[in-house]
Amino acid sequence: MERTFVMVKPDGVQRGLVGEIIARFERRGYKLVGLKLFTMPTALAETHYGEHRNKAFFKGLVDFITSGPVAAMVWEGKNVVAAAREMLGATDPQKALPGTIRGTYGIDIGRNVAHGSDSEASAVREIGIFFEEAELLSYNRAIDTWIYE
Ligand code: IDP
Ligand code: MG
Repeated sequence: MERTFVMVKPDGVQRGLVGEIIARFERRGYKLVGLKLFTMPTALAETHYGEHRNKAFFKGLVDFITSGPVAAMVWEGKNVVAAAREMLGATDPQKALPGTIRGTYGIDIGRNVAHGSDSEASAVREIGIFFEEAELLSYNRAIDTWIYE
């Protein structure tokens, strides 16, 4: 089973959307295997968004993402990396389809509510920088036979 990293950003936490976003993944059938609420240190933010280091929006992005608590989570399930990106919608909420998380709750690109890993390799990298191995749980759910055939 695949795992991906999803994070409700400071805007989503401030707006009371943590429960709503968790609920969407739960209802879809994905399994929550890691969860924590914390304020990102600057160094972690710079590592997480390292690919954007040379972009004009980098400093604003780091300032924003460290400005308040985030809800970091790891979801597990079949093809969950691509599915989570689809559930989030396009990076720019104005281009995100209605019904997606960003298309439902966001307007500006710098306030797009939540993050999701963009590939299996990114998921492994991001899970590794946000979670210790011991913080990721392995457990069985009786309901799984009603989700997977
Ligand atoms: P993603 O979050 O959909 O993977 P990325 O291109 O990796 O999108 O960008 C990371 C984050 O940086 C975005 O979620 C968004 O919050 C912010 N961002 C991306 N492009 C811009 C921009 O042009 N202006 C301001 N913020 C941006
Ligand atoms: Mg990205």
